[in-house]
Amino acid sequence: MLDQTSRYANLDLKEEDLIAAGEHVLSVYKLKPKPGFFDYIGTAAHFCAESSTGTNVQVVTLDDFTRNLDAICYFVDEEKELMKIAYPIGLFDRNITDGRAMAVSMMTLMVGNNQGMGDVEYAKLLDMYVPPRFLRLFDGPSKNIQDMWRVLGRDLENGGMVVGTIIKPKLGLRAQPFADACYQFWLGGDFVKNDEPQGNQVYAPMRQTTPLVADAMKRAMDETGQAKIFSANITADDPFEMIARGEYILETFGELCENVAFLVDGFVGGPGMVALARRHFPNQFLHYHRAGHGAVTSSESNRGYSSLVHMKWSRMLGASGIHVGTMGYGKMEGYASDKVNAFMLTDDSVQGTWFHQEWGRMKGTTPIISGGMNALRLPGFFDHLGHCNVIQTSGGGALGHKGGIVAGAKSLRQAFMAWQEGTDLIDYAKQHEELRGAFATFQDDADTLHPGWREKLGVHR
Ligand code: RUB
Repeated sequence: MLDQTSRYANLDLKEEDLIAAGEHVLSVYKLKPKPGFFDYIGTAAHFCAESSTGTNVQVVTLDDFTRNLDAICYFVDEEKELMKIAYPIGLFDRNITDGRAMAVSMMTLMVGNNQGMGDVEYAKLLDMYVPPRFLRLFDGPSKNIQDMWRVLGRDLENGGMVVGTIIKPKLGLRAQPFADACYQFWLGGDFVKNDEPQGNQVYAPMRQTTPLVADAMKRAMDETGQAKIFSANITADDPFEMIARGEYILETFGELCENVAFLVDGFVGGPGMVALARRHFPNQFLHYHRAGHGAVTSSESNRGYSSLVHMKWSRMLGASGIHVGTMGYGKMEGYASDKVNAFMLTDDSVQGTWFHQEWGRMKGTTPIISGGMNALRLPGFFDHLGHCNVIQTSGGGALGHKGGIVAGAKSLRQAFMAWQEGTDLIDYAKQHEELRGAFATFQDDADTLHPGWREKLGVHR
């Protein structure tokens, strides 16, 4: 095979110069060469060729213009298996309709063929930097939690946690029991979402379920005097099917259109699915569910890309909100250090694990906190995050409450209120029956997270 080091590697390039020029997407990979091929830099160079203009041999069609578009490896640390690549922004495909940029093209190059190269043991994209002139060619979100707070009648700067659930069981509820569960939750909470596989199953057809859910929402709004939100799954293979679902849902909710978000399974569906929802329904909150992401983002995996990179692409694509995990406080894999992912979504100037990203005031994407959470786990989580301006969905944590769904919903709101007021959760539970019920329901969590609760609340096994 051809050693391409002289063409695709230049360790004299300085990162600060590349950033100042603003003509490259920068990236850092964990890369390990396969023995028996090239040395480290040779492998990195071949990786750059495959990720940009080249292949494994010299082609006769190469000219000087092409060389301007070469991705260049500008840093290696063989011991740490790290290397950095600068991708000229001219490499990336643009729409013919409006000249805008696409995340899918970035993925095709940056985590495309390079994920299956014969001379690479593994390579994972850990972080990337997107220069301002390229970043602004992405749609970014049209709506986020601020728009949801407006609908909910909350403060627009610090509106606090949106109290949500996922109707469980994940699958297997027919239309009426599903709508009944939504109604119950809305009596205490704000937000109900379809679980990621729920849609138009034969036992609960969308055309039967949706009117019942809309009716449940209206009744819950009348009864509580508060606005409610439903996040409806419009995921489908076929974009026309997605549009049909979205239009049908909007038509059915009618004047409650502001109270509807659209959920897409954006990782398995890919950037096209997210962009379709963003562009076709710009007035709806776009809820990006990331089921499947663990296959590539997990720290157990040496291939794919990190959850930080995933979050950056989701904000660029225009997700209004995306699941960011529970940072070790819930049931899914996650770490305290994942906090940076949430700030990468919401802030304008953010230090990532490798690169500092300026977002140029692109609207923020709302962190959705979900997966094995309940009222007792919220205070620790918010202490860690430092704020509670998130959408939080507890499935089992609401629908598993001993006192029923309404009590489950209320217990979540109470936990959020306690944290916002700076009141100890056990003290708050003394005055709030539903929160007390959460202690009695999730006793293992209570023992671990809130020692002394039994005596203080007078609850015994
Ligand atoms: C939540 C649930 C969601 C996960 C996905 O249900 O299963 O699909 O949040 O994970 P429950 P993530 O509250 O009963 O655990 O949010 O990390 O993408």
